[in-house]
Parts: sequence; structure tokens; C-alpha cells
Amino acid sequence: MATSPQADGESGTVFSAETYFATQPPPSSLEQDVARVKEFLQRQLQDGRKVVLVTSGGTTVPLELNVVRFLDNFSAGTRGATSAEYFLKAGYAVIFMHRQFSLQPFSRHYSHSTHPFLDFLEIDESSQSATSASSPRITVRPSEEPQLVEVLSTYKAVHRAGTLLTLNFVTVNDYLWLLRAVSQEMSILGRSCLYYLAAAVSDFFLPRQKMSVHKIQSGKGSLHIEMDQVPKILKPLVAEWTREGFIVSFKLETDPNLLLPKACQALARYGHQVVIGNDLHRRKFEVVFVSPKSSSSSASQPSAYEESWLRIDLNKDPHKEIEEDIVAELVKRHEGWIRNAT
Ligand code: 9Z3
Repeated sequence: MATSPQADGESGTVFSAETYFATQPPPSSLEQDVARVKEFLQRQLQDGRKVVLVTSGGTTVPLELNVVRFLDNFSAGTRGATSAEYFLKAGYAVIFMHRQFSLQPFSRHYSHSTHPFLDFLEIDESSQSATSASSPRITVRPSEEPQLVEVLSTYKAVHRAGTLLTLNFVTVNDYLWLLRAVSQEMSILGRSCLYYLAAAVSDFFLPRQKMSVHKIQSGKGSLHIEMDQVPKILKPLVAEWTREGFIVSFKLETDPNLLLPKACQALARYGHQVVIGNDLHRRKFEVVFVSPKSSSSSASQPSAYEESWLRIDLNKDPHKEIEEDIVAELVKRHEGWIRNAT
């Protein structure tokens, strides 16, 4: 049993997942979160619903125990929050595991930076509110009403149905512990569960044992920090924690030439069902699905993969969201996955 991290021969240390969880402490909210997940899954199981875990937003890597500074991974949470809505629409129950304060399903339509809700409320000075004799009534700008009614009614319906559970993470450590716990719980659903891993997860971290307790002081010239590699968590996820789940991971690149090779490499390494590749600057209108060729017997050969590009034309339809088509395609593939088991 590997209980200590291995030096990788160059610099830093490579943690196996087992060593990671043996040496890094769980977040204090873990037990409570797991209890909520258990209760949620029992309900969905009784109702015969498929469940998707959507991870969303970027993870942080704190540099100090009393954290003042941290590294962050790029992600507003748009991909995850938007996809969660389309999964709900397709009849899935959704566990939405997201970076605290990143975009969330439904409220994302009224993000403080792109569509602040105070801007579409109006004060009607001529009327009195029903609750207070002295304060005037607040109304919604008529041009905003149709969208608000649609978003609000879906949001309320989802709450009534109890099909959305929201969990938070901040650090990469929170994320890893939570992902392990949730996937182990979800395995009771067998093939009816889908994993949609859209969170932007740091590849490097600073183990607790190497962290400065207090704020790192300036005044000594440049700052040198050596980080260790985050364990490749997809490996135990696929092989141990949830063997029957349909697993979709995302690969983000900025060099378009690397997108396909990296996506294929991920499939070869972990043996899961789909990698969705996206280029940082084209991600809103183009993604590529990479998956093992159905007839292939050798998943480690590059030719054993098939790619299919999904593109939308934002000039023709500026309101179209690519997540609608991504989710529709995955729902179809997941149905095939469930059918193939029988
Ligand atoms: C993604 O590639 C997501 O699609 C984005 C979404 C982060 C680009 P936004 O939230 O952006 O809509 O602003 N997520 C996965 C990123 C990632 O960290 N992948 C790892 C990698 O590429 C493997 S799991 O190595």
C-alpha cells in the first residue's frame, strides 16, 4: 500500500489518490453534505429518476493555512449552470457541485455583471405595497417579464419536485473529497447515473504539510513555491468508485493542435465514456466529443477513438446555447449505455 508520495524524478511530488486522501484532511462540511446526498439519492431512486452529477466552476489552491492568497482556475460556471438546466429539462435529477459564488442554474440569467436584477426592477410611486402602508410597490420592467416568468416558473417547479441538490466547494481539496464521496454514494444507481465533470480543476496543489501557517511575507525578493501534482482522480472514479456510471469529462486547451491528442490521451488513460474537448476561445460555439469506437477492441490505439464536432451558429441565433445540444447528445448516449446493460 502506497502511503507516502513519490518523487517524480524532476521536481515536486506525485500523489496517488490513496496517498492524497490519507494525508490531506477532509473539509468540515463533508459529513453533512454526504447526508444530504444520501437523502436526495434515495428519493430519486424511489421516483425512478436518472441522476447527473454536474461539477462546475474553478477550484482554488490556497498558499497559506490562514488564507490570504490563492491560485485559481479559470471558469465562470456558465457551462455547468447552463447544462444543469438542460439536464433538469430532460428529466434528470441534478447534483450541482459548484465553486462557491460561481454561476448557478436559473439565477445565472440574472448575474450581477451581465444582467443585474436591480436594473430591471422599477419603483411604482403611484401605488402602495400590500405589506406596508408607507412603501411603494416594486414592479418588473415589462420588457423583462416574459423571461422572468419563464425562468421563475421553472425554478419554482424544480424546487417543488426536489430534483436539484446544490453542493459547494472552494479549494481543490474540497473538490476531491466531495467528488469521491458523492460518486461512491451515486454508485447505488448503477447505469442510471451520469457524471458531467465541467469544473476546472487545478493540476497542482500545495499539501497542507508544506503550507505556511500565516500570510507569506514580502520583502525577501521573488516568491518561489513548489507545488505537487494533484492525483489523477478520474482513474479511481472510473475503476473503483462508480464502475457503472456514464462518465463525461471536459478537456480545456488553448492550443487548438493539442485538443484532440489530449482528449484521446485522457480516454486512453482512464477508459471512461466521453471526453468533451473545448478550446478556451471557441467554447461557446464549438466542442468536440471524443469516445471509444463502439466496435473497437483496443481502446489504447489512437484509431480506436471517434470524434464528432458540435457547432452552433451564433450569428444566426445569438440566443442559442451550445449546452442544449451537448446535453441532448449525452442524454441519447446515456440511454444507449443503459440499454446495453440489459
Ligand atoms: C471545461 O473545459 C469547461 O468547459 C470550461 C467552462 C471551464 C471551459 P465556463 O465555466 O468554462 O463556461 O466559463 N472544464 C474542464 C476544465 C479542466 O480543468 N479539465 C481538466 C483538463 O483539461 C481535466 S478534467 O486537464
